[in-house]
Amino acid sequence: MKIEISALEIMATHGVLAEEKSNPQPFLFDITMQADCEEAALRDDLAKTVNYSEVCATVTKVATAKSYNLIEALARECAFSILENFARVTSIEVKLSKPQAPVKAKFGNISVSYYAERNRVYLSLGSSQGDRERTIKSAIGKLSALRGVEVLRTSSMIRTAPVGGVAKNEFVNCAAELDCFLTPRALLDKIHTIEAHLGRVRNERWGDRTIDIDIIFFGDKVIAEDGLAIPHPLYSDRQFVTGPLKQLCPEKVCPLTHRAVKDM
Ligand code: PH2
Ligand code: MG
Ligand code: MG
Repeated sequence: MKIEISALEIMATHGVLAEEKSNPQPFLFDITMQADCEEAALRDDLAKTVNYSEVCATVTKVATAKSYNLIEALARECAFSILENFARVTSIEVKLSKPQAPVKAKFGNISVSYYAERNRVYLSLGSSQGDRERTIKSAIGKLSALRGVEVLRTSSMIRTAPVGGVAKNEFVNCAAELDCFLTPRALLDKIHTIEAHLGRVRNERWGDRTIDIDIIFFGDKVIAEDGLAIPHPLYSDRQFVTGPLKQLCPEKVCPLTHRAVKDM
């Protein structure tokens, strides 16, 4: 169901200019949410939907807690706070207007719109160098600490023979299920940073590594971009990926092959 709040007006002090930081001006929020509230409608029960007055309170708190330079930053923070606080919200657009922005020109309105959505993401993690279990646990800890990522579940860790003919050591592999409202590209960038912090050096392709974190599924998205291929192009033939995934999401259907994980 779609829930919309329009023209929520909050007096606040966002802007780059000193005068904007001391004199409050109006900010208008148009918030459009998709939310899972079929049961609320069926049972006529507030507890099973997104309470719009609580959403207004969240936005008011974010907009008055500190002063941002940019309406872009404030719109993003509102979207993230709503996704963090309201689990039923699956996607959100925050349109933020600043109708009295100090601009030496006659204009109708100035606004930015920020969109974000919640996705179920599955990762495969592998390590074949150093303290492998510890490195994988540490990677999962760093993933959990990311804004916009919640690690919902992890599979058991399994030991697997190196596949591909380059790596020589035994691997430890596992899978993780995330609730994520970063974009796929933003998540990939964060993963690369975590891999680098955990001592990953990118030399030989397929070679032994302290940590490898691959995005297998990102909701039902199909992406083929430079450096970002989702679903992961090779996963379905690799037991070290499908084994752990079967523990987490046996019924998940691959958006490319339309096969269920349990049948791979
Ligand atoms: N990763 C590879 C290459 N080979 N073999 C196993 N057993 N586990 C892996 O995670 C793995 C691999 C490249 O990512
Ligand atoms: Mg890999
Ligand atoms: Mg990788």
